[in-house]
Amino acid sequence: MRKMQIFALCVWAVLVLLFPVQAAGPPVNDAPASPAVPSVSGPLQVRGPKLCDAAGNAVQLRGVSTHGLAWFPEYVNEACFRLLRENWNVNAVRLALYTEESGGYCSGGDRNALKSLIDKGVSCAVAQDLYVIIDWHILSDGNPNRRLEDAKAFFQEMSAKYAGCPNVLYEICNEPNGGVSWDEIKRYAEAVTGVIRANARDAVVLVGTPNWSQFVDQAAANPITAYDNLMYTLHFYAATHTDQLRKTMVSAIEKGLPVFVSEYGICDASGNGAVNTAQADRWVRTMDRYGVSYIAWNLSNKAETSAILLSGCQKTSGFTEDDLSASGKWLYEMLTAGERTPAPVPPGKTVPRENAASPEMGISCTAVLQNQWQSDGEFFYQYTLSIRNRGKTNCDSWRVQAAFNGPAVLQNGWNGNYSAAGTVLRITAKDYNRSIPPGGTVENIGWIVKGGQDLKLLNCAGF
Ligand code: IDC
Repeated sequence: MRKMQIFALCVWAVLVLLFPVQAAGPPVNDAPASPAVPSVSGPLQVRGPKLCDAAGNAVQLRGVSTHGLAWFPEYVNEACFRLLRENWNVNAVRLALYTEESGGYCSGGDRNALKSLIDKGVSCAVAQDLYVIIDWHILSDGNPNRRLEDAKAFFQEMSAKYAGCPNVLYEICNEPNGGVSWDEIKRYAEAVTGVIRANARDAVVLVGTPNWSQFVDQAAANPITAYDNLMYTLHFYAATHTDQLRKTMVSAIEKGLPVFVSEYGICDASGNGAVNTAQADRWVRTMDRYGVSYIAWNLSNKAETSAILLSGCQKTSGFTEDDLSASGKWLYEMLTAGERTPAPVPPGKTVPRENAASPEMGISCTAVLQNQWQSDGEFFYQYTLSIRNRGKTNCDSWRVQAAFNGPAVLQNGWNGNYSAAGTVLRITAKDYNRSIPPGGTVENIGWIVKGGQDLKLLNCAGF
């Protein structure tokens, strides 16, 4: 009997050695991804199925989506974003711009007012060191190609404005539905990503998937290859979507698809009905295990279950526990449970003028406002820039991009070649300061721009 057992054990050991258990796809690291903070993590990138910081470490975004900007603009304010970061531990917000629903961007909404809200949302997010997703929120329009030209024009404008701002991610079609095929979405995504990438060369773009952003398996079977730094969205509502959709998500990730949960709720898919916290907790465990980022729907006091505030709450910031709906309480508990280090960096020192090393060039730059003045009713701003080579090899040349919160007109610039377009100023090396040894710094670069009364530098980074 004992001999039989030993024999069986040996056969098993030989089989295991000969045929090790294979993972279903590229290895997925079980270690939790760190929370990303723009001033530390820099511009994000996508590697394999993972969202990574500028240095290539896996990171996770966890945040809250606004409701439709047209309907609930009041929550786009800095105090609110600060509370979300400091007390709720979020590191990302999503700005939902409905396209077709009443008051939407393509259905009679005030386009300039809506774009100002996006600008305000991005500025507040930058000031609070949060990542921010600009969400082209298609819904009843079903097929994103229906508004292809509007989408291209919109993302052309946004990406030109925010090209140098590492906080911004672009979500190009919230939820394709109504039977639109993955091939059609893919065609749309390629066209719109092309527009974005012409301005923001490496920005992360989030692409919706068929059937209200659920069929990530179809994207996994036929992903977009024309561009990198793309992620594919999956949306769930825990009282409707359970184990089956979770399996779809996991199997897409294990095939190597970068999945981003840019919207979810813990109630049913109508955004209303009862919550299912048991399923919601399972979703969170799975998403954490795979380092998937997730953004909760929605930041409003609308009388619906998915709103995180009670409908009686009139505050637009400074919410306390008594102001929260069941969804809000669950979310707060979940986001603040456990230790997640590093905690987001407090603002003050944080205006992300200095970035993590740009992955290609290994440089970081610091731009400092030296002086500002007013003359003949116009506003002038003088900056100095220093560039440091954090890499291990010599930097042969450098290119830096500074992004402002409004148009900046170049008046003067020294120790660099300058070109200004809209809100972006680009500076390239002179022959005499192009080479920076490892650990070395180039200083005394500077410029003066003319701009609006509240012109601010959003960011400065290698491009
Ligand atoms: C819902 C809002 C609701 C609004 C409706 C508009 O919660 O107040 O009246 O949109 O049609 C989604 C969508 C998201 C939905 C949400 C809940 O992306 O816009 O918001 N949901 O239905 N997909 C699945 C659920």
